[in-house]
Amino acid sequence: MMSNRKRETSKKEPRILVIHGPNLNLLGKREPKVYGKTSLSKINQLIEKEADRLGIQVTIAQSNHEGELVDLIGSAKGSYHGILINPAAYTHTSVALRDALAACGVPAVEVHLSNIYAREEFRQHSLTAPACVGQVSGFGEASYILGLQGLFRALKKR
Ligand code: CA2
Repeated sequence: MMSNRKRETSKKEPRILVIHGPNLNLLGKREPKVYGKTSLSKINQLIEKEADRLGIQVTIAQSNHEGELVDLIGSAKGSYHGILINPAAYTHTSVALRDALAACGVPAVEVHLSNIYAREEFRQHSLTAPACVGQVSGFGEASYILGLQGLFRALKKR
């Protein structure tokens, strides 16, 4: 089951699907030194505020389950113009998420709170980033805002 219900801002275009991967629901409760003190709910508020500023409609979802994330990405085709995704730990392990991102054909931007390239070796490789138009890593919650702005620019150029 998805741990968060989907949150949606008012109807406008472009429509962006924001996907948070496993354990991001724990933000603000544990590991503040690595991931900061900001909760996922607060990050979602910041994303919605920036989306309003840019005139973007966002739908936000979180799941701890790989198959559900695959289904969410698959559901984006025909319904959303872009995907903003933090695949969390699946970044480093999931061929299924990479294939889903490549197959759906919806432009995606990958974001990370921490700088994955300055962390343990196993986090320094992203399987999912090559299926995205770009990646933002290391700016805390601002990674989502910068990623949304980058995605918005990429969509305008299409
Ligand atoms: O830096 C990021 O955004 C990550 O995607 C976060 C993932 C990690 O596996 C990636 O390597 C980098 C972890 C998300 C889980 O966040 C937690 C938050 C609080 C307590 C425990 C985990």
